Amino acid sequence: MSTFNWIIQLVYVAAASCFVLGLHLMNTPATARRGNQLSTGGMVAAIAATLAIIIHAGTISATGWIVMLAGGLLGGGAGLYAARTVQMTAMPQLVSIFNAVGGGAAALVAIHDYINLAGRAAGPAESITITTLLDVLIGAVTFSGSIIAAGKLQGLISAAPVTFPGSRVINMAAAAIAAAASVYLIVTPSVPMLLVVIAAALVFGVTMVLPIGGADMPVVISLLNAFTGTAVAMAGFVIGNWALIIAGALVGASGGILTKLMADAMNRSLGNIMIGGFGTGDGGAAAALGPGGDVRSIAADDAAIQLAYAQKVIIVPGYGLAAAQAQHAVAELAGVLEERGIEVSYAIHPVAGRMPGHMNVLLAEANVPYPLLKEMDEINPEFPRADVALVIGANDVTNPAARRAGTAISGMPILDVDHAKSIIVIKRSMASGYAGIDNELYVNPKTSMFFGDAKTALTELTAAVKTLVA
Ligand code: TAP
Repeated sequence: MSTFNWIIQLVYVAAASCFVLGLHLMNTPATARRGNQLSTGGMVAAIAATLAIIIHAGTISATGWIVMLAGGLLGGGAGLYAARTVQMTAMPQLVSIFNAVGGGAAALVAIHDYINLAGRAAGPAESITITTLLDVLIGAVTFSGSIIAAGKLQGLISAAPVTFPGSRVINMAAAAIAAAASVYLIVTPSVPMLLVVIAAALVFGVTMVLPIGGADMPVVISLLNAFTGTAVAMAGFVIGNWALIIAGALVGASGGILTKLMADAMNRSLGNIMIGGFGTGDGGAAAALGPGGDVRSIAADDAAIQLAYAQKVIIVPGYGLAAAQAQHAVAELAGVLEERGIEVSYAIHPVAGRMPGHMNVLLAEANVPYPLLKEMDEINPEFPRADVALVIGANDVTNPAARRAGTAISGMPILDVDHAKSIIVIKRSMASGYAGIDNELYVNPKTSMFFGDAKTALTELTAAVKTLVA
């Protein structure tokens, strides 16, 4: 191996190490930013090494350079702009678009490689064909599935499960055609058959995601993210770039683990989610009914008295806090309570909100100190000692119905909010959350409902607390 190749391989080792270490640092919020920076550094090094290989080989034409640089600048610029301007609540669809381009790019690498090889007299070797095929199959499924997922989340396609007569049959037929065409392709290499594989995989991706309900999308996006990583790893095998193999494998493995964690935290099996027909977002038919029993409604002044004279308050944030962008308002209220000597902490449910770590990211934005954020297992034993549990835009993750069999959320671990001495719930109405079921917490005699938009309600509450004598 030449000195140049040695240096390139060393840079790839360093880049891969940065990815692994970066991922490790993302384990805790305190080091996550550094982890992100380290991974970015690794990616810059990998791109620089790849460019060095291209320059060293000297085979690329002037037009090739223009196309490559224009693509890099256009893609990089669009990615940077999207990442910097995206609203936190729109993050899942952005990730979905990134999955689509990642999967699509990986598939294109394999398609290019295959067509090049097929053009040669010897034809492709079997081992290359298998990785190429897997790359094309997974990449194409990820591409079309992720486009549909992003469209659903952005409201361009119905967020509800979309089914039509024969949709399942089309889905299964697409899978069967893709599998049969792949086998045929291994035995008899042919470009037209590759096009059949691509078309079938694209149709499969669309018909796989369409029947899934809008609010199940975060789990599906995580799964598609794992697919993207796998497709990229396959692309690494196809072009013999092991930095790509490692990066793809890391994304594939972490996406797979995240998918499992999310499904477990919702007490749903992945198969159940993929079958679809569940979770069509907030509100819905059951929304207006409200749980049976009396609901006690209070105003800001009453809620302020309960909070101001408490010793321990646990804040329970949920999707509504994110929707109202009330993170700064809640941090301000917590600050005012702490100034009065009240112990304040935040109870973080693993699937509160609409994406993994949603509440952590949101509260970090408002500079809430990390040690105040308590995971479910840590905070649940503390609820009986809390004078007030202040639930802000959280619904399903607090619903005691999860402890009983026969409900949409049965078995889902919840925050034991009902064990607190008193409960204040801030939300706009009696509407249900993601699972579309009534919340028994709202008719608990210890619960007071403070109806309103989270941001407005918290601002009123803070002002009211400030007027009370310490
Ligand atoms: P949800 O159960 O979805 O409830 C959110 C509540 O916020 C709604 O009931 C809504 O009631 C209220 N809300 C909406 N906008 C509001 C606003 N501007 N001001 C005040 N309240 C507002 O939320 P959750 O408790 O966080 O649970 C998350 C759900 O999403 C779980 O069922 C979970 O399984 C599911 N899920 C989560 C993830 C991840 S990874 N986090 C992924 C997939 C699914 P009103 O309309 O009455 O205001």
